[in-house]
Amino acid sequence: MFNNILTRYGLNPDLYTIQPFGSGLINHTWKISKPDGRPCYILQKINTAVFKEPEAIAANIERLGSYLQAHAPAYLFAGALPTAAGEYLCRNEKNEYFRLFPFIPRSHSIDMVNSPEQAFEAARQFARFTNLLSGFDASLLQITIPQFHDLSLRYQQFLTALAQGNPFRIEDAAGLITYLQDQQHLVETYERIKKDPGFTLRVIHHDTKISNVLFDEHDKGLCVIDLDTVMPGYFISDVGDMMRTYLSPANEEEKDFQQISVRDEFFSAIAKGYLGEMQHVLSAAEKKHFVYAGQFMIYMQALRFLTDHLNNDVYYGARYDGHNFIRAQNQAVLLQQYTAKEELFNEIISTI
Ligand code: ADP
Ligand code: GN1
Ligand code: MG
Repeated sequence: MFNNILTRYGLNPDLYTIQPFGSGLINHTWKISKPDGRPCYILQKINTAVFKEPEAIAANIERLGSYLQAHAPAYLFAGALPTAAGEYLCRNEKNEYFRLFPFIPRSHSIDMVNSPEQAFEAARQFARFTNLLSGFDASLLQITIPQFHDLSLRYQQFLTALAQGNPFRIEDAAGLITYLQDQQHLVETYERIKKDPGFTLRVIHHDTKISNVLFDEHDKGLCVIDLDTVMPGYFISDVGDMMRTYLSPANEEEKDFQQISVRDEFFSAIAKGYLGEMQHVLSAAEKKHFVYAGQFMIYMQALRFLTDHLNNDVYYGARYDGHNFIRAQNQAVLLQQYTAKEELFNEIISTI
């Protein structure tokens, strides 16, 4: 399957071993290593049901790469490699799109955040990325997924699923549906943000889970990766998704909701890591919404998982019956626990 692709990059497939890699829900990723185990490349197949214009991703990555090369040449930018014909995307006869990245030497990623230091390093890297690109005109980026983090749209899609989705699943999910409807004020806050001149559309990563940060051998952050969703957006997307995915020791897959908790020292670490880079870039209006960021993203993910469950798992897929319902309930528990700490978290922010 991969021989033709590797050949297009001028590589001899006989000299490498290829293994599936990573834990993403959307694209497929493989690690390409030398027979002695040394990793050399990362190969990825783009999910074109989600990313309908792979060329837009390639164009964005190229553009950001050139800007950083000119303005921050020391930054380790994880851009794709060109094929022998000079293209940053490689389409095969089945109309599947692939791209190849150099494996950043001596780097590794992690799947769970186990220490506040890791949360700090990751937050610093995502903030550094946006900060280094604060002089870049974000409107030059193509939109790879329209309205990706538009909470109003996600709420609308949830309402549509309630009207047109699987009636048995709608009935079973009544309790969760009511809880999520009761949190609609979070959508109203987002609507106000969209109209607020104090909020700037910045270069935002939009998928800040910990596996999208590369660390060095001393566990210091090196750079961010997985740049497909880099688009103009609000900082609350990146900060919020870190809170969603770093604060609890149990992740969105956890079925035993007792394992979910919100760790205060990890919140402080995210805030210190992010604001250390972005303190002087963010406006007062933006900083005032630092804690809201967590609610915004946890709520959006609960809505997205439940919407998909009601639509019979067409987007995320399901490894067992009710998988997305469990994920949605998990996120709702996280949202409750996070919201209970809103005041404490605002106090922490005021001391940074
Ligand atoms: P996905 O999350 O969609 O599977 P990623 O681009 O995040 O895809 O890649 C999956 C994993 O592959 C990452 O978590 C990281 O461990 C590794 N990886 C990706 N790109 C690189 C790179 N350029 N250098 C080293 N490791 C990488
Ligand atoms: C998807 O591909 P992956 O696993 O990094 C999704 C994110 C969700 C996440 C939930 C393009 O990300 O928005 O937060 O699953 N990406 C897309 O695990 O929908
Ligand atoms: Mg990833």
